[in-house]
Amino acid sequence: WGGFGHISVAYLASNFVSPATTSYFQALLGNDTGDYLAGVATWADSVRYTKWGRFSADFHFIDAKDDPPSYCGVDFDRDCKKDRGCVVSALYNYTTRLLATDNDAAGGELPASERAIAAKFVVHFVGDIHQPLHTENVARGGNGIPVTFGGARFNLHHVWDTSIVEKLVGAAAHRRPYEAAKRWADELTEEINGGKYSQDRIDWLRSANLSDPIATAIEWATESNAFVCTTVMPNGPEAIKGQELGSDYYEAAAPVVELQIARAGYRLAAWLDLIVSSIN
Ligand code: DCM
Ligand code: DCM
Ligand code: DCM
Ligand code: ZN
Ligand code: ZN
Repeated sequence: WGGFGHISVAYLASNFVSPATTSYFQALLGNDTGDYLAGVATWADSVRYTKWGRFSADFHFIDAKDDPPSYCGVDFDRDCKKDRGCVVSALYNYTTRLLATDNDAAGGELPASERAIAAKFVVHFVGDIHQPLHTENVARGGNGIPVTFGGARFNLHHVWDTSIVEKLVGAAAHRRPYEAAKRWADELTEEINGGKYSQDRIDWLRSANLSDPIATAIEWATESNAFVCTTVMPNGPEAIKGQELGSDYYEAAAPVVELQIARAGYRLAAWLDLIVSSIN
């Protein structure tokens, strides 16, 4: 996702975490305001092109060797780069590092500065794994597929990271991202609590298992990747190349974007709660 998507996921998660989780991460991140998660949500994107952060560049996605639209699916051994990692191995690594406190039975306490870095990566990567094109190998997650959207030229990846969300939320997403993201997150919170997502929210957490972060993340990635076959490129990559993504495309895509942001925020909250329960 672009910055707006990540900030929205973080605000949504802050609406659902327990009070103990709020206190824990406010202390770890040194921010006792309501923005403690939103304020770090885009940090991982800001370091990936720096010398320090280069090792993390491939942690934002997993390149599923699928064949949309006829076959979608994610396989850890097949798709996660052995030498460089992927979003699934990164979620495992940084979850494990967050758990490395003085109460950790496995020993090996990490300094708070390292656990703060791990927290920032987890907040970001739970968001990215829910972006369907972050679970797709074709054309580097759609970055190599030129399209137009509202008459302007983009690549398909950018449309799914940013353009669809900005159209859904309106110009404020661009002008005042933090305010607009908070407002959108509050709306999605109501949909999860008592609206259109209230029946599904229990199912959303079924796969969350802190004792197997790889399996958890693969389930999230597989569900996300399925939208590549149904919605992102329903007639395959060649059919979409150079095309205008018109209102029919948008009407199908926008509900998927909203659903995936909602799931990401709700699941991030649950994941952080599991981590804090396990530490305390
Ligand atoms: N690093 C990491 N995860 C990786 C590769 C590297 O966390 N998969 C970290 C460990 C090092 C730093 O990046 O402190 C620089 O790595 P390198 O030793 O490859 O220069
Ligand atoms: N790092 C990581 N995963 C590891 C080891 C290190 O992400 N398993 C990252 C976080 C650290 C950075 O690399 O801040 C530098 O690590 P080191 O101090 O071990 O070189
Ligand atoms: N990306 C992806 N899958 C890839 C390569 C990149 O999902 N195989 C994502 C990461 C960024 C965006 O695409 O969100 C642009 O990446 P880059 O700047 O590396 O081209
Ligand atoms: Zn992206
Ligand atoms: Zn990212």
